[in-house]
Amino acid sequence: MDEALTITSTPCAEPARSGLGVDALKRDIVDNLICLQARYPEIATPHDWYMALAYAVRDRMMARRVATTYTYVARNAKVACYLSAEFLIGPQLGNNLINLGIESNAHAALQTLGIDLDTLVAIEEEPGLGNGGLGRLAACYLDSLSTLEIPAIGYGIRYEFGIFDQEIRDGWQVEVTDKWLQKGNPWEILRPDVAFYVNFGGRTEQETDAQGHLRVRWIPAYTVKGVACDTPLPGYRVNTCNTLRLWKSEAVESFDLQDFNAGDYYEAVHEKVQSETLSKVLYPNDEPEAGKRLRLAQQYFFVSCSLQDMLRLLELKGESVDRFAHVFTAQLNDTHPSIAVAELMRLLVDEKLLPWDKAWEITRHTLAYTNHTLLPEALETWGLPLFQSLLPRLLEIIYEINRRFLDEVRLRYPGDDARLARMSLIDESGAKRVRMAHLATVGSHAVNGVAALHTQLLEQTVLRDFADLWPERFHNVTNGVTPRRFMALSNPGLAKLLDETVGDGWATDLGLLRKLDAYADDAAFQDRWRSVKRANKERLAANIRSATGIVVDPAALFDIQVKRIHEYKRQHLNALYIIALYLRLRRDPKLAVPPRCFVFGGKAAPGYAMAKLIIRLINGVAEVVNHDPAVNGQLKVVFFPDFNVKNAQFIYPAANLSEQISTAGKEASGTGNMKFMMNGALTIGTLDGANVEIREEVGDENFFLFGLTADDVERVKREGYRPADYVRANEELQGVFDLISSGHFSRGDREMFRPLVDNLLNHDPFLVLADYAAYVARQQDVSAAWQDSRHWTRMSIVNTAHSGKFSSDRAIREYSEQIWDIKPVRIALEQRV
Ligand code: 26Q
Repeated sequence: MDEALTITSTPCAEPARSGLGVDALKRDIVDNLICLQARYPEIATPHDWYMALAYAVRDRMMARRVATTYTYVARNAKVACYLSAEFLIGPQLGNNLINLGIESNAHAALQTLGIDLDTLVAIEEEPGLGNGGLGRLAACYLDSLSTLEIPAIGYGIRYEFGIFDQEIRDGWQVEVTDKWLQKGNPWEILRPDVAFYVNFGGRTEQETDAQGHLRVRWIPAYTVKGVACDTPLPGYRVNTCNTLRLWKSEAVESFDLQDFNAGDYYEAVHEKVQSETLSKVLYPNDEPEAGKRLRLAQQYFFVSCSLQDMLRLLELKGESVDRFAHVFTAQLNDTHPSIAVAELMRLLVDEKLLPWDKAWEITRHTLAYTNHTLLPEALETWGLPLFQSLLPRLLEIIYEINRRFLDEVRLRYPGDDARLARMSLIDESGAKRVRMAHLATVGSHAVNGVAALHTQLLEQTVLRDFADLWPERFHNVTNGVTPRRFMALSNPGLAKLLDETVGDGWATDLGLLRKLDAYADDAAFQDRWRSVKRANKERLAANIRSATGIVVDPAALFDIQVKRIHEYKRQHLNALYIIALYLRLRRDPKLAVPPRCFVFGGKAAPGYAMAKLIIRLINGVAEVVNHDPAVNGQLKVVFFPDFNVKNAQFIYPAANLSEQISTAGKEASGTGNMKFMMNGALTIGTLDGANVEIREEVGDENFFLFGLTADDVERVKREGYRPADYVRANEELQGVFDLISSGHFSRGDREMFRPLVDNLLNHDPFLVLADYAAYVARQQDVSAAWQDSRHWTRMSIVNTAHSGKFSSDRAIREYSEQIWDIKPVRIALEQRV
């Protein structure tokens, strides 16, 4: 006890809460331990130390955050608002230490206290506020926005339960509720003063105001309050600290309950519970039953709060409403926030009393829409009855937008009724539905796809009529990922080697990696490169062992496919190949197969039976292959449970081979492909999404390409695809199916995989079998290439060297110039506080 108090009072010249030196950090960590955790060092748990450190780090961001907000207001800076239903930001401690540049000081401070920094970093729960790529993209973009000193706010939902945790039991996925907030979240700052009301249900009435204008009044059935929860996001080695503002739903105060529910106490309590339900849980994607009322309510809730907040900030800046689009630009991350088109109109017309045309000009000028999918089943639409009952006023506004829009189409294409029906915001082909992608496109000044091929297909298919009408509105912005989290933080060994080889500027100027080309054949450099990879593989091997009990050899080729489980991503294509290899080894145990370790990871939507069956197949194959003496340890198969941002950080750096094998034309971009490439993995992949551009950057000789092109896929389908023919023509593939059907991978159960086998043989909507032979052939090339270690290492170096394009900094610069018309604002710390 005495000793602890001595530590606290160690004299230190640096100011409390902001000093970045070792002594200041040490003093403040111990202070926090006592003042915030009510613990002294001798009895503190690792979690106590984690909280004490996290608060010390958070304190060091606050002066930056305050200076950032102050500067934006004082300078009247334009702000980019990124509206997204998902932000997969990952654990914050390690990233914040890196961005603030205090990682080694924090390490040293803790060391003097006998505490290991890595242990504390590993304690942080994953904030799983997203499903996959789209949510992680939003997080990478926020990191780049802060790092590039661009004024920005991320707006979304503070889900109490994020994406479920995945456990594997008997080879099956089991969903376990996520409890990320259970032990408290040191990064979020609740802002009860920043709260807005959001209406639902009820009806509308027309009335004439004092000036004789016709006005609409929405009389809601109930109202929910949204309260801001802020997470500060510091840029890398700059003073900018932008905010992620997530809305938490609460019941409105009890006076409202008395007003509206006099006498019905239980009904009032029920409403309170319902209100709090709004931000409770994140919906998984790929759910067949996604037409959920609560999901639409969530979207409207966060969009309305965010737009109201922007109007409040506008006032704070002393600007008038007609300046809205000059002060804000808002990016819609897919259609999930696309109700913003109608809500901004409602706020401007009904609340701010602007004329329709003026409001429409502002709305269109402010909003821009990013599309992330072409899959018809993934394009959002809402049934009219649901929409009408939940958001009656917004539906009226959508009808009016549609009426005016269709007039424009009629003028441009007289007599083309088919086109009118195709383009309408309302799909009237069956039960009527609102088409959210059409609403987003009509209400935006810019629409973009997320990779060159995807944008091209977008313009030719899903939004073809719109691209014809407004070609100038369409852009491509190929996705990017942040090298701070996915290289500097995840791969410290590589980071150190890069610092020494190309200089320490690469993390913000990824093009500098091109300097590595000069070392690609340098034997000494190659040795260092391989030893970094080897250490990363040992780290992953240790994690695999503790998560699954499976022992893998770090010398093996690490062949990794991590991403959400979906038929179009074709994890089963990979599994079929593994089974074929296994069959070869069983037939000829003396066969020399270069040792390979196949690693899979990813979650399946809880209601997506086929995806869950694919997980079961992978685990069934693992169970057999990993134990069969005929395999002799040459093949290992691992399903790494609960793939998320946190464990991604030791998976990408350990890869030798990156599996990007989606059916061409189906993966909008992919971003995992970029994370693997940066970390020196070679790609085996189709011409899909950003793979196309990865191959362009790295050259065909450094990429294992296979399979049909997007055009081939459409042609094969048009001409009548018969998957069973491919099996009949391929004896080995026939053997693979026979083995699966025999129950070999399902503990004798011949029925278990029948739906999967039937689907592949009779339907195969994603052309797994059409691409099978080409995939297997290319995998043989991979095995051959792996045998030549010098050549493989050369290709690995060249992949990292040519990954510069895929920095999210490049993507954000493109959005800033082409779409947002926004400029950086330098933040000076001295200016304030
Ligand atoms: C929609 C309605 C109801 C419930 C859930 C959803 C929902 C939620 C999330 C639908 C889709 C998503 C996520 C989609 C996604 O992650 N798409 C991926 O976006 C990446 C970033 O652009 C791309 O790289 C991937 O290719 C794309 O699949």
